[in-house]
Amino acid sequence: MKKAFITGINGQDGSYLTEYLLSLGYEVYGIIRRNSVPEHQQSRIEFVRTNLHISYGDLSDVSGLERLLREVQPDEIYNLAAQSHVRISFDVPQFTVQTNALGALNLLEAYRNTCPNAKYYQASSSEMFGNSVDPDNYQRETTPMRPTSPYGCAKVFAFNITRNYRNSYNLHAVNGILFNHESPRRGSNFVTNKVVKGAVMIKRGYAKGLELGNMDSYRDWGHSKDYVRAMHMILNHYIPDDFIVATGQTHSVREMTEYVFSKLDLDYNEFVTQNPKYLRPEELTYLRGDSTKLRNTFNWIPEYTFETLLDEMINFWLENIK
Ligand code: NAP
Ligand code: F7E
Repeated sequence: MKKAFITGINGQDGSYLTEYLLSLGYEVYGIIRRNSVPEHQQSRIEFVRTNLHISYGDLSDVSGLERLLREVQPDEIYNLAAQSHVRISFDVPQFTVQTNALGALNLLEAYRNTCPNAKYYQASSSEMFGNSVDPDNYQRETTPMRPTSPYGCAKVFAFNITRNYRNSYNLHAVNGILFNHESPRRGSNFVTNKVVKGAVMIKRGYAKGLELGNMDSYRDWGHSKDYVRAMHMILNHYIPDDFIVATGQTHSVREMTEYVFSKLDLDYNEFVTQNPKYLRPEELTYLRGDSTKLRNTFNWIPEYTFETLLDEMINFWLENIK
């Protein structure tokens, strides 16, 4: 039975990756942080009963990471833990860098010192590109990185240090450069789930309106379930390498909002207003990923479309807000 070690296991991706690896017959180990409300610590994985082992741990706590990796001796390590909210990274820039950049370095050191024969996956992000776009309006593995947020800057460090450890110490350490991916398990302060939940609240009569930030930025949105399959493929490629994961389609926040409200027979113009507090000091305006390398190497094809992703999220909130 293969053993996987996942940081950020109770996050959106960590929970789907856990289910996917368990379905493949893995034994899964993960770390959660202490929270004063213990019910929140395992909320996305509490339904999993077998072959799952949870410990307290934190990316900033190197000795704890080393102890766990020495004990578990995993075959695969997935570093998914992060302060993952881009706008909030402007409020807590030092914490974001300590977790997303130095935390990745801490885990790489623990990996190198305790189980260097394992494979290591780093959750890299399209936010690393910032407003850098190739002339054909796509971002790909070769597109220059010019991040526009503390989150993006920290992820560039983690991306580079993963490559550096791969090359310096002959480790099987890889990056998946993932574009935005969503699901009903997405935190409800990210724009898709905020819009879907907000629109259902309005539909059910529990809210009168919805405040958003910049509605004219474009994102390449996929489904987390499709993207965790890609993580496993990338990690298990016979040579360690870096891959873009994206749908290749882009939509504005306005188009996404219009789709969600119209599915509920609502006109978003009547309910949505802009609140400057949701704007970012520097905005990343356009993302569209070219995942040709991933598709050609693994024959990866996403099962969800933009519409079926949002429909699943709408149905989730309709079921949960009665
Ligand atoms: P998420 O739902 O925010 O999950 C992040 C997880 O990391 C949470 O469980 C969080 O625990 C944990 N965490 C935060 N700081 C930690 C620390 N210092 N030590 C240990 N655990 C810590 O994020 P996600 O959407 O699943 O994304 C997974 C990873 O992919 C992240 O690294 C993210 O930056 C990256 N990524 C995401 C996307 C996307 O569109 N979703 C795209 C590209 C890259 P708490 O609940 O205790 O905070
Ligand atoms: O914003 C705009 C906002 O917060 C998307 C993370 O998973 O993907 C995610 O980062 C867009 C931005 O995601 C609101 O300005 C408008 O243009 O859902 P988001 P993100 O910033 O793209 C990348 C790839 C990651 O790696 C990150 O971890 O929507 N927007 N109004 C808004 N965004 C939010 N959150 N809230 C609003 O009210």
